[in-house]
Amino acid sequence: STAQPAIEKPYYITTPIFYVNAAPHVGHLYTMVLTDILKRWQVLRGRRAILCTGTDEHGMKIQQAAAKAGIPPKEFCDLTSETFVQLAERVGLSNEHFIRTTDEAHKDAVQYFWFMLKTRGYIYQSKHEGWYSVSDETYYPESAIEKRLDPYTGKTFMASQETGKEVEWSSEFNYHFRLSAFKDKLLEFYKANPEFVVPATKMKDVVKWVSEGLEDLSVSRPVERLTWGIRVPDDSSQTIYVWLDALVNYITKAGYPWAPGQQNAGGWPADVQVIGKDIVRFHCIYWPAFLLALGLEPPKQILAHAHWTLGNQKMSKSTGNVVNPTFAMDRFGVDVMRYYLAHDGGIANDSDYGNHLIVERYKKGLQGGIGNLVSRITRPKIWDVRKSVEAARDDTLRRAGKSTREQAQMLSELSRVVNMKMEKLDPGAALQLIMDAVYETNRYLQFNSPWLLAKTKDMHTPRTEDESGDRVYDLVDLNQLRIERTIYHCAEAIRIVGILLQPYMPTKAAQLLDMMGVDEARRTFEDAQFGADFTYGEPKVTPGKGPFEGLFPPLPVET
Ligand code: ME8
Repeated sequence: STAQPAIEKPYYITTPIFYVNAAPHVGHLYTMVLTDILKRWQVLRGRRAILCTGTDEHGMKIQQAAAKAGIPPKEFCDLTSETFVQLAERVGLSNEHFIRTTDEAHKDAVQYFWFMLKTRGYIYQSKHEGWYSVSDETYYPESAIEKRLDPYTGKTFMASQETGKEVEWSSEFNYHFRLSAFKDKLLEFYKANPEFVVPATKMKDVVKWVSEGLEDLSVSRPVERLTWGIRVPDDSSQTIYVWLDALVNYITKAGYPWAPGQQNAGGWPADVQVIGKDIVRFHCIYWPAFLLALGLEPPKQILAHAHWTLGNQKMSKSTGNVVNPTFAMDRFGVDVMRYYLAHDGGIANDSDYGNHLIVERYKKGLQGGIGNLVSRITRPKIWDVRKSVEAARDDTLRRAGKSTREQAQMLSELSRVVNMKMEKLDPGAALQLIMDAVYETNRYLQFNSPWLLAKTKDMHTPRTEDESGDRVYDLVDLNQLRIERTIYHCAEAIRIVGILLQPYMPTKAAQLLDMMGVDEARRTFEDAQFGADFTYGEPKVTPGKGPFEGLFPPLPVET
């Protein structure tokens, strides 16, 4: 037959596209890192994966920021967009795409998207009055507004109750999207996909909001009010609402508009869209509604993570209480920063950022946990890792002690339980399991203390039987056997942990696996199984001399 083999849809994962009104901070870095770990995990599992990130460059907020800086909007966007490009590169984001909403292909996609919504009757023109927040780029209903007092100027102003951001009354003719028509369809969709939004608490919020009813959504603004944006097709007096423009970015790079049957090739529907909890409404209500309106598939899952705070207040560009992510990476290193963000960052709960916490995590987990284990196994001359691995090949674990059996059991299950956390979109919990394995292995090593066993011999003539059933008496040093078993069960822990840590700390994990002499072709998810590889043990790099040298050296002292 001439049937074409079906092309497997690549795994497709996205970050939000970031506003270019100010430079990136640790919050943006966190989203990138989380997304990158989830993507690299899929690659580790052998799946082709695509990651898309980028910048959101239109709208009132950017128009005002450019005006304030005294630079034409496009030049202003070029400058700040570049800082996000550089951040992505610096942190090792493995993105195949970086989209800018000022890209021509994106503008075409948005106009086509709009045209299709209009053609299908979901967009109509009417007068709109309401409270608009430039900072949040959204209208709020009267019930969501309150009067606030600015403690510095003593002036009162109207603000959103949810975000505290100033709102202004605006009254204008514009286009509306029939969001109200999607209440039942959305509720049906959520019911059929109960894990559409992760975590579950956010899914509940979304269902509640939609159940309470939806108002139609204003999706354009008069050009006099907003020039910096994409024009409405066939009506140049109106500019498309920045959120409609922005959301379409996710399909632009997946090749929209698609030829029939082609959407899977570019990755759509997305497997996971990672966002911060501040933009749940846009991604979990508006976005699927727009897509359903055009008969397109919504993303499979939205992961809405919690926020980083500084002094327990949300880190935010407009508030200015931000941590520059480049300084932190200069000081601690990229992989350490990735580790810290994954380790401490929350999905359900906010985390407070602190440089002293990075130092603590570094000392406990990386130096004291991993670095310590590796140097205790690879440095002593009284045993040989390679020989221990070789000996394990034929070891039936006959008369192995309880601690060794438990260690073997733990290692046999590790990759599976880590994978389960990843499938739940919880890289932090997965990392905790990996680190627990490290701490457990250090205890196992301490308990068996092979350096003490090496001081004495324990000669035995264990009775075994050969193939013909004859008794065989062989004089062996049981202590030697115990040492090799212990070293092997620790080496396996390092090897497996090293493989599983690759998505978190690509450079450090590679260095670790090099130190253990693990072949580059043997670093896949399948290899992260206890006993899957007996070929390693000859280091590709000389382990450092000091206890932590090389892999996790002492941090520079803060001056
Ligand atoms: O909202 N903690 O862009 P944005 C954790 N352009 N993550 C944080 C954070 C914090 N304190 N602050 C920001 C926009 N983030 C729109 C998105 S998508 C079609 C359009 C992260 O520059 C988090 O992912 O304000 C949040 O959702 C995103 O940055 C908001 O970035």
